[in-house]
Parts: sequence; C-alpha cells; structure tokens
Amino acid sequence: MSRIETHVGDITRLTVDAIVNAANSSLLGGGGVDGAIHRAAGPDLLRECRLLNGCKTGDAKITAGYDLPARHVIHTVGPVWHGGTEGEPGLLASCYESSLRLAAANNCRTVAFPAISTGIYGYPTGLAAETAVGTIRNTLEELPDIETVTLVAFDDAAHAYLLKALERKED
Ligand code: AR6
Repeated sequence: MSRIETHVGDITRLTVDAIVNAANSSLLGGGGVDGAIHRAAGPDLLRECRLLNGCKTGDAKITAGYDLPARHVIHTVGPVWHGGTEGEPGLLASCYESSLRLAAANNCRTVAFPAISTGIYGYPTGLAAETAVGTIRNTLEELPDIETVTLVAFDDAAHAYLLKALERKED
C-alpha cells in the first residue's frame, strides 16, 4: 500500500497532524497558500512565527496550527525558479525531506504538502511533482512512523501532474 495520497482542494481544510506551508524566508506571511494558512490559523500563528528568526531556502520550521484543523504547521521555503541551473531541484527536494524529518521528530503521523514553489516562485508544476514524489518516497523509507503523506493540488491540472509522477515512479 502506498503511503502517498493526493487531494484536490484547499490544504487549510485538512485534518492532519501537520500541513506544510510554502513560505518565504521571513516566515512573516505572504500570498498564495501562505496567506491562506495565516488567515485560517488566525493571528497567533504570526505571533509564533515572529519568534523563529526566519528560515533558509530548503529548510523547515514548525509551529502550532492554532485555529486550523491541523495540529501543526511546518513552514518551508522553496526555491525561486531561475531556469533550473541554480540548484533549484536540490533545494526543492530538501524542502520535502526537511519537512518530513521535522514532522516525524514531532510525532506527526499524517502530513499534507502543497505544491511548493509552483505558484509565485514559478517552478514548473510537472518537474516539481517529480521531485516531490521521488523525495517523499525515498525519505519515507527512513521514517516508518509516518503513515500518510497527502499531496494537495489546488486544481485539476496540478493534480494530473501529481498522478503522472506517482504512476511513473511506482515500479
Ligand atoms: N491550498 C492548497 N494549495 C494552494 C492553496 C491552498 N489554499 N493556495 C494556493 N495553492 P504559492 P510558492 C497552491 O504561490 O510558489 C507566498 O507569498 C498554488 O496553486 O502559494 O512556493 C510566500 O510567502 C501553487 O500550486 O507558493 C512566498 O513569498 C502552490 O500552492 C511565495 O508565495 C504554491 O504556490 C512562495 O511561492
């Protein structure tokens, strides 16, 4: 049985142990999924984020989920797409790996990810889906306590890329 699932819709509605936020290095909020998570969590989330001293690209930090159904938010900072020659794939893989390791270290068994970097940061959706699926598969081998990872697509087009990536790697 695969431990990776997909879901189409709004990540802020999911009842999981942790949702991952596609943040920026300030961790002080922004647009896209970051804005949606801060709106749904309420102002206490920003209060806790102010104490974290930001986050480097490819790293992750954890907070409580406040008014969200999710118990925690894991904030990670994806790379801005510059054409793929500035280490973007490695940095994106590092977002997924760091977030999963942080989830496991905080006893989170169910984790949901948005498509990190594929909105405002311009990472091509298909390439990002391949990196997400490959990295999650590899990392889960070392994290037996994580039961389910949900990859959240905001629309059907993004979902199709996720399904393609999941199919391709499932040999
Ligand atoms: N639920 C699930 N996915 C969503 C939601 C949602 N509620 N809202 C948007 N998406 P983006 P990035 C999808 O731009 O590219 C912020 O300002 C969206 O369709 O949120 O990593 C931060 O502060 C896309 O597929 O994140 C940073 O400055 C994916 O989430 C910057 O944007 C990611 O799009 C980060 O840019």
